[in-house]
Amino acid sequence: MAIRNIRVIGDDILTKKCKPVKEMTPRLLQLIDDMFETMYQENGAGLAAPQVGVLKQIVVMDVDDGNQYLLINPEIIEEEGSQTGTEGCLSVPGKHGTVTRPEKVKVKALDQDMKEFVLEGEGLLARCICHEVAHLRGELYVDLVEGELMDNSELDEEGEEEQE
Ligand code: GNR
Ligand code: NI
Repeated sequence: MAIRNIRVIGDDILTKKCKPVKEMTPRLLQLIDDMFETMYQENGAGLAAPQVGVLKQIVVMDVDDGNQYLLINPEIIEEEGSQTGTEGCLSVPGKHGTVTRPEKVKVKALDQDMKEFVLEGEGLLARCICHEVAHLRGELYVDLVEGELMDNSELDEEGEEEQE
């Protein structure tokens, strides 16, 4: 297990398209392990392989619903409704912004045994799926932000006021 270095906006790798995984290997299992460890270390809800410098279609997620999700070669096959809310990205440190996403999505993907499954997500899970699948296409949420990309120091100040 190892923590991997997270690439940040400005790094060319974040704008590139990821290649599908053809077969599972010990090396990829190690990468997946490291991605989970890195995501937890950074308190992220998700992490896509390009964020740790690997141009492969691999995503891990944990939105605190009691599950750990691994998506290999994910494809969104259905979208429903819409939600507008706050989004952040480990590759855009210290920032957040408002993004509209589908309220529900259905995603087809492979698990670690390269077996196909379908996952339905709503709310934060749907938002996270969309955010991570976008990473695999070389797209960042900053290009979808409605209004201004904001600094997290503003969020902290709001939090402090509420803590009284
Ligand atoms: O930690 C993260 N939080 C988050 C919040 C709203 C929508 C998506 C996310 S994913 C993000 C971690 C990250 O950068 N994943 O690529
Ligand atoms: Ni991100």
